[in-house]
Amino acid sequence: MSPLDQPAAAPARPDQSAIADALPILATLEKKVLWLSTWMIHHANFVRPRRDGLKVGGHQASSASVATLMTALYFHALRPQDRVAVKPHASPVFHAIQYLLGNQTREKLEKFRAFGGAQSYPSRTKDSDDVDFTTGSVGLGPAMTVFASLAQDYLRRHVPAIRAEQPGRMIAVVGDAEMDEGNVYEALLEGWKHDLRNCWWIIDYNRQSLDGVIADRLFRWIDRTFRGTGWSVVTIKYGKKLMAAFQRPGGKRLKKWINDCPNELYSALTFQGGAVWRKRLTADIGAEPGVAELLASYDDAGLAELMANLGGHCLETILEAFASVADDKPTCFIAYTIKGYGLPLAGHKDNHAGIMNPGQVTAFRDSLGIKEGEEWQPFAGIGLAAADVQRFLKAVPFAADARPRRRAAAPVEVPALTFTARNGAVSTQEAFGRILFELAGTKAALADRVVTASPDVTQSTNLGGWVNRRGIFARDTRRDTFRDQRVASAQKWAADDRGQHVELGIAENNLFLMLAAFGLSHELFGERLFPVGTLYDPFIARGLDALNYACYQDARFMMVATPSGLSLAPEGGAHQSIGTPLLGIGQAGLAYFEPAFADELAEIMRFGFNHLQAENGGSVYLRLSTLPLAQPKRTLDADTRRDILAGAYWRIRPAPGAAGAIVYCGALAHEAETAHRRLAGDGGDAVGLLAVTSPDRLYEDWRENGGGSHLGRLMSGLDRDARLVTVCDGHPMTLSWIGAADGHSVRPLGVDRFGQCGDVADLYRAYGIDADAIERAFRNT
Ligand SMILES: Cc1ncc(C[n+]2csc(CCOP(=O)(O)OP(=O)(O)O)c2C)c(N)n1
Ligand SMILES: [Mg+2]
Repeated sequence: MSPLDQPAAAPARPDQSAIADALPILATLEKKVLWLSTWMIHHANFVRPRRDGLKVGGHQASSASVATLMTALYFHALRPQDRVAVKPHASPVFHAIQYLLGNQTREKLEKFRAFGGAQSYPSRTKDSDDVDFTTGSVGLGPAMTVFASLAQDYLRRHVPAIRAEQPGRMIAVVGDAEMDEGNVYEALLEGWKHDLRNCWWIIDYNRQSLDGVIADRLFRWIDRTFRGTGWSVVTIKYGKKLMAAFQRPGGKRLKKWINDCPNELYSALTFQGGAVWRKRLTADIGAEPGVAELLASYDDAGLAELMANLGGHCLETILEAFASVADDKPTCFIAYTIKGYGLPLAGHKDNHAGIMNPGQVTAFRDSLGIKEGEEWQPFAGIGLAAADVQRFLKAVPFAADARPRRRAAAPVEVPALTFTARNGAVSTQEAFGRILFELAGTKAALADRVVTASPDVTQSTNLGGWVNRRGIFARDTRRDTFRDQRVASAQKWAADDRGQHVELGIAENNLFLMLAAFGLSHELFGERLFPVGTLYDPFIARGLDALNYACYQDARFMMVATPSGLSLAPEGGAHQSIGTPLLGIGQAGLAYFEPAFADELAEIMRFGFNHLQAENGGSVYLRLSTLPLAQPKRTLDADTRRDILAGAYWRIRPAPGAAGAIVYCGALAHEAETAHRRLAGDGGDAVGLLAVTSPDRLYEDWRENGGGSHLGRLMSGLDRDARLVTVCDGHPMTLSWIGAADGHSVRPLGVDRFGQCGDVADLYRAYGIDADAIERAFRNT
């Protein structure tokens, strides 16, 4: 292990006496957390007035399942540098904890699931109480912690200030049904390849999902899978009360009965309570030595409490388990729990959406000694001196850092991006590679902060030049065996901890999660990174939910998708994207550009790196092509540069009274130019030629500003009866709306059927996007 992996000083570990001292207050807080999360949901559903017929919802049972685990975590085990992804439907527990810590307001809790209130699922962008990782789509939160940990490792190797700090643990509180999501396994595998450290997953093993009770032997699979990918596994199965009972006469038999009991039966008996437990246990094992006496020593309530005393509901057991981890090896805790623990919903298979009725809530409130009207009081009914609890809360390690939890990073200057033009035709994909290659050769601060990543398509997306100059990242040095063996290759493939490219296996979902995690490094770790991820355009669809997840958290990254569209020609229909431009327009938080020429791309990338750091900025999607195009001989003036970023500019501005315009995007520039020449003559302006560089930005501005928008101004030179032909290598709807800007009729050309193999000329003709088709459409409109 490299010395860099060791923290400067070992993290403080609570010893046994510290655990014992903390227990009474933690037990009180556990009850408070359970109460507040239950009440928050109840209040939203039964107390707050409602204006529509919609159920508000919330998950009382899912929350109760993790109240103990999260109490142990937040009030004892977490350190300020640790970061947590909380399973989505335990949002009320998270907000309740932040409320007790003074980081959340009562007003927001009263508005749980209402406009401006605490969010149904923890959200970095919509919640105000320092959510570390957004969750909501199950499986993504846990996987996110893997990539956040990789981001931390990367920063520890590249930024001395981060190396000087103690590393944080990236922790997920995981619902056991989240383990059904395939993306979880992709992330585990990728983490294993990158020697993942400092990551904890705490699995809330309540053996229930939404629809019912899950497979009996899931824990074995979980255990094997984690160990197989380099994790430690700690099983938290029994609480102290059960452990003590097992020591008594008849106890061994009881333990065996529990271990043999199917999940469904255990859940059903838990729901029914002590008397039914007694009946069943007596029938099954009551005649065996010691068991009758053991059962007789508990009253019904005591027996129910005993049988619910699984490890995930025993603070002491949990704290010991957490404290037992002394290294930075990734660790999975399988914590046995009961969904709905401590509530009348406990164990019922339909409890996922179950909500306690008002009578049950009142009874629960009374049992906690909380008076009517004091429901939100943090210290009502605690049975301890409020001052002691307050002192304890002030000293909680998690809250010990005076710095804001949401960190910030200084801006990084973005230089002009260029590359030395060769003569001849260049594709946007090639230009992208060469721009990054030249940036890699400079001493610009930006060059040191760019991290590239690709799911096994580094070379075919043209990142190779950048990688040759900046190297592949690995925590430990890996030699390039082919180079050592003197086998000729243009691609250097050695890796070390100075490298700036993260090579991923073929799992696009992982790419997006990596972009999400690295794209939040300024807020998570206080250091700016510019993640640039490349993939084939059609395979964006593989990771769509993770892409949306990244954008929803306001992660900042550049997604470079290439090749795209029919222009990929001989590769055929399986690789030719059609609908991605619509995705670029539709995805919030992502600015989509599709330039045709290298100078446009350089300007867009320069803008993009600034957009990634702007307060109101976002992420960037570049849809690039492998089709080489002869480049216009020009130097872009300031106005054209501005227009390129706004989304469109006139290549040939239409003369007053012009018949209309051809509007094109991306790789179809030459077809559009050819059609234009045929219609208006060389450079003729009886027909306009509009280059669209970003359908997305053009649309957004027009929707907000109408006639005063950039597009409104561009179109204002055309007569009302002028006509438009739009054309792009993607779905025709990408540009068809443009006619609406100023009431012009439109013939939209594009691709809305699956592609196939062919050369560019054949395909453009067959799908009606070649110069002939454009010309024909214009003449016939
Ligand atoms: C990707 C995705 N699919 C479906 C859902 C709907 N959903 C929310 S919670 C849940 C079941 C979760 O069960 P588990 O993870 O075991 O958590 P528990 O409720 O038991 O605490 C489902 C299917 C979702 N949030 N995300
Ligand atoms: Mg579950």
